[in-house]
Amino acid sequence: MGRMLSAGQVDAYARQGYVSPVEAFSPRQARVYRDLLESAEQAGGGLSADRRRKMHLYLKWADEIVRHPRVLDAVQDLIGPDILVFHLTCWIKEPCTGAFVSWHQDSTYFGLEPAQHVTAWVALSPSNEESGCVQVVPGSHARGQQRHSAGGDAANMLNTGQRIDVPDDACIDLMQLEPGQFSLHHTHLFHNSMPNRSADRRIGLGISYIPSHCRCDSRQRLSASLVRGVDRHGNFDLDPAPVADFDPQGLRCHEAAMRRWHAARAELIPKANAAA
Ligand SMILES: O=C(O)CCC(=O)C(=O)O
Repeated sequence: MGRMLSAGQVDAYARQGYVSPVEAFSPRQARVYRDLLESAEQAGGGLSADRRRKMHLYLKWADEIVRHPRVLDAVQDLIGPDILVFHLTCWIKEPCTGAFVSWHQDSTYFGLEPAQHVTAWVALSPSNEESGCVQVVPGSHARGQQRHSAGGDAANMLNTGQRIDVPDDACIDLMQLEPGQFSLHHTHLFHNSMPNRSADRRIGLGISYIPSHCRCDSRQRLSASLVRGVDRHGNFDLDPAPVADFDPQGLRCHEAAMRRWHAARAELIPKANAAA
């Protein structure tokens, strides 16, 4: 028995590459976070693609979610006690739109070693078959890094359009979540999501957690947030937590972190393609 996950769930993660659903907070608290997100969208005239990433660096409530004890306890059960947030993406699919996410592995352009990165996907609205929840191929993480092709469809929410082929008859599981629940998936797990056919927005935060001993294979040094334990490795510069939503230091820190992020990706994408 771990801090949050049962022995069966830890074993399922090792065998299947994911665990879902896990309870983080109540649907009522999820509504509070959603309202804060939607206020931030209004205050910012809509959030740009960059502002939807690493938003825990300039939004206090998002920082609270990445440090949520129940989420961290579950992540600790999988990767140990010294935990960094490497990245965060707020995945929003508007109602009745064609946006989708192609089959991919998160590891593809992250350049992280060893492959212990785990994504916690925290639902702020219902995420189900109709709204286009994340779908996975159970056990596919065991196949290791796969070759991805890139480009193609403008409706693909992955900005490089990276994709792997998954046969139509592959065994697929749906990680359906109620607001306040989260799923966990391994960096090598094949996953995708379909368009939102529901009348509500589908909103989730994909939080990339790594143990502090992970390294990123880019010359561009990156930053990360220490959210539990200690960092004895110094592989990343540590970002401060914001003191308030949109506080000037938080915004500066977010801009700097995103500049480094784009520079690292410009290096890592050709590297990953050459290695594939
Ligand atoms: O939210 C989605 O539909 C896709 C999420 C995803 O690919 C991820 O969190 O790694």
